[in-house]
Amino acid sequence: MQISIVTPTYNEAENLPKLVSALFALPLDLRVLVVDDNSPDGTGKIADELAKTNPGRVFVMHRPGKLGLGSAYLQGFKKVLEDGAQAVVQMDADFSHDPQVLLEMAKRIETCDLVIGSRYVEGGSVDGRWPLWRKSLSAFANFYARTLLGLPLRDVTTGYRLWRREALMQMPLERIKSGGYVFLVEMAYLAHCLEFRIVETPIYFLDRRWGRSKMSFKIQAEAALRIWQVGWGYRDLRKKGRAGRV
Ligand SMILES: Nc1nc2c(ncn2[C@@H]2O[C@H](COP(=O)(O)OP(=O)(O)OP(=O)(O)O)[C@@H](O)[C@H]2O)c(=O)[nH]1
Ligand SMILES: [Mg+2]
Repeated sequence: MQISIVTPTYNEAENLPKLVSALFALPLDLRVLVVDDNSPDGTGKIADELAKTNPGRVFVMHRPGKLGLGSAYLQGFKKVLEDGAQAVVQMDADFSHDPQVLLEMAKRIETCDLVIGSRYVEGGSVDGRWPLWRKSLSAFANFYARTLLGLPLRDVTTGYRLWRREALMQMPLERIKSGGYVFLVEMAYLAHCLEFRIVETPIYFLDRRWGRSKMSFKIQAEAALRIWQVGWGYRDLRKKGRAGRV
């Protein structure tokens, strides 16, 4: 199975080369698409060098400025699907998502449509160095979103996911409007409405090694509101179920 990894980057110069080597050390047929938003630290240039040294395996999409995670993924999905990816991975470039887990995810995607790397199933966890407030925030955000939307998943905000090609092709991706964290919830909700088979596999979420976290109360408050809009916006698909697939 040809698996394409879409990894959005914003200031990941230290991480990206290490990530690419770790990925290519895996016994999987992988390609990597880096979607860089003109990172001030030169990640885009490093990505170009990686593309040159790994022809046909590393690809780069340059965008003019910081346009957000959601649109980076949507543009990336479009490109890898056009290029024939059979399965598509969403993954952070900062090593919060352990490349090794892809082996298990690749095995599981053979019998479902979406594999979610979950911090909140048995065997999963978040970085022990996360302060209590951040742990609680993440746990609460998940509880809030999954309860409000009736999502039968434990981790709805995780950014480590593997999609089967057909599932992505059959989702009305043009309807997705959220950015940031809610983008991840929105995609999971859309997949659930359309009755795709979703499984969660445990991950240990490691905090970023380099760079600064941007988590803030403002981000969280906006997200909490936006969840209601997601539920309301897809009420037609919730009713239609599989019939809502495109
Ligand atoms: N292209 C692009 N990538 C982004 C943008 N924002 C974040 N990213 C990347 O998306 C991934 C996840 O973002 P992070 O900043 O690590 O988010 P996080 O893990 O919730 O927060 P941290 O604590 O900062 O690690 C990383 O690979 C980032 O470099 C953006 O606006 N555009
Ligand atoms: Mg991170």
